[in-house]
Amino acid sequence: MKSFIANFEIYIALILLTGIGLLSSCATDAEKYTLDYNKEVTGEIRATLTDAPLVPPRIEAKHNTKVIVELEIIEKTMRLADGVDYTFWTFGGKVPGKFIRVRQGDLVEFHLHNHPDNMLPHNIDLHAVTGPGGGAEASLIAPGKSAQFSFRALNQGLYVYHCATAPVGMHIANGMYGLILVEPLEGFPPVDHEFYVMQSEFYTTGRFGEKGHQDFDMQKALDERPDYVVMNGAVGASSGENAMKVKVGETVRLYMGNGGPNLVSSFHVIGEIFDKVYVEGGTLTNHDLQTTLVPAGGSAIAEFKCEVPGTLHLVDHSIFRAFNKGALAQIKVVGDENHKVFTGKEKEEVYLPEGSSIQSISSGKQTSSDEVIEEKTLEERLAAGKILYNQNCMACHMELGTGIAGTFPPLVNSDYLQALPDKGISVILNGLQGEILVNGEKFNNIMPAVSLNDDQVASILTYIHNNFDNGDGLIKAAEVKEWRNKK
Ligand code: HEC
Ligand SMILES: [Cu+2]
Repeated sequence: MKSFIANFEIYIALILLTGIGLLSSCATDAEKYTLDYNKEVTGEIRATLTDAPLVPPRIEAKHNTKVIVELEIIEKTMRLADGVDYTFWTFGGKVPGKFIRVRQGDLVEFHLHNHPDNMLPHNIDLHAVTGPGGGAEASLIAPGKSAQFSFRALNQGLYVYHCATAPVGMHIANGMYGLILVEPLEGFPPVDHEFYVMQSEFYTTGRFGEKGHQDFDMQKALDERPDYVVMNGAVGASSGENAMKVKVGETVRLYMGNGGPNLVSSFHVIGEIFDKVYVEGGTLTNHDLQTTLVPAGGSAIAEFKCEVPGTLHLVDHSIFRAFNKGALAQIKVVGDENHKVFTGKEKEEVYLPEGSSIQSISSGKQTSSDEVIEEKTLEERLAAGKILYNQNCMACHMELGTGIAGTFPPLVNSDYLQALPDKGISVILNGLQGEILVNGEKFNNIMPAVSLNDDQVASILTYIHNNFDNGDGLIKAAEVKEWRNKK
């Protein structure tokens, strides 16, 4: 009996010891990663808020402070793509919503305003909040009302915020998300440029590029089949003319968020390597990465130095989203070449293994242009042209001829095409390269020659002219033949 009691005592002691061990390790973690909320804050400031791709300056005070945030919800119709409108629900008038920057330990006094012209109640769920719904319940308001709540920014990190009013998916799908950065009190190491980039999807009644006002399509959202996947709220919002700009030798920090509502982003920058990534926007850092996953409702902070000039493409490497649905932003790096890092094309020469011909896009069956062709009617040309267009041109110029901002010029109402004396015949026969101006936008890219016979070229051009608003008319195979022989 005695020995049993002794063993029992040891047993209890062991349990206690393990328990204490567990408790103490828990306390260390909590101390390390969260903040003592009893610590005082001194003074107060109004937060500077910015629209993408801009990031507010860091708060310079050495101590924690009260940060007052005023955010206004505005429902408004804006551009989603060229010729395409959408009624967005916004935090601050743009999609994504305003960027908010505070520090770990700051007390955030949040004021949410629902504009009186809005149709619906809204609220905000900030992932940076420790508290029910991230502030959702505390901030739910009807149009024409304001709500106020405060929270202590306990954990550092880059956090998504979004509306959480039912149906939540629909509020997010209509544009209600943004980022809040909770920086360590001492701040992140300085870099030359900080940018705000946020990916998200739009589920529209019409297909990608279909003109006019588009409505939200619930079925597509349920099926996770968006026609638009975009960076910073619209096709081309931060590319082409709107690209971010830096100089060779400068360092860049990207605050990348994913509003979803459904898709996970395989975030990649074509032409750079991430020197450092704060994985999922937290404190864990990884180095030397090509692609980092950004979950829906999550983020990443990515840093790199720009050693050589050129245009960097920020994409979701689920790549059809980037080149066919809009998930593309650009950073233009200007400055001197650095041939020690990258030479550019050193030379180009003809490569002709036996039996091959000059590089061109082959359509498979090609007939000789000497062949006598029976001319077709307008209807026949349009029907044949549509199929041929989809096979040979759609990959770059898009199904509806919209092109891709900054990369492939539009064929819809193209002043460049309309000004060509040959109606575009030689562009198809010979290809095109060098700088051109289409409807005021510059392109400098390469279109390879497309190998098609006279009859096929005539059908495609008839289709492009009639269907894409370049003036009507029937283009004949004989005309194509004439231009081909001129060359
Ligand atoms: C591999 C991508 C690609 C394919 C395929 C392609 N193009 Fe192009 N196209 C381009 C690029 C790039 C340019 C601009 C070239 C430049 O910058 O000089 C261009 C320019 C044009 C232009 C003149 C600019 C404008 O917008 O009016 C026309 C017309 C045109 N393409 C028609 C066609 C037709 C018709 C087809 C199919 C037979 C086709 N393209 C296939 C990439 C492509
Ligand atoms: Cu809402």
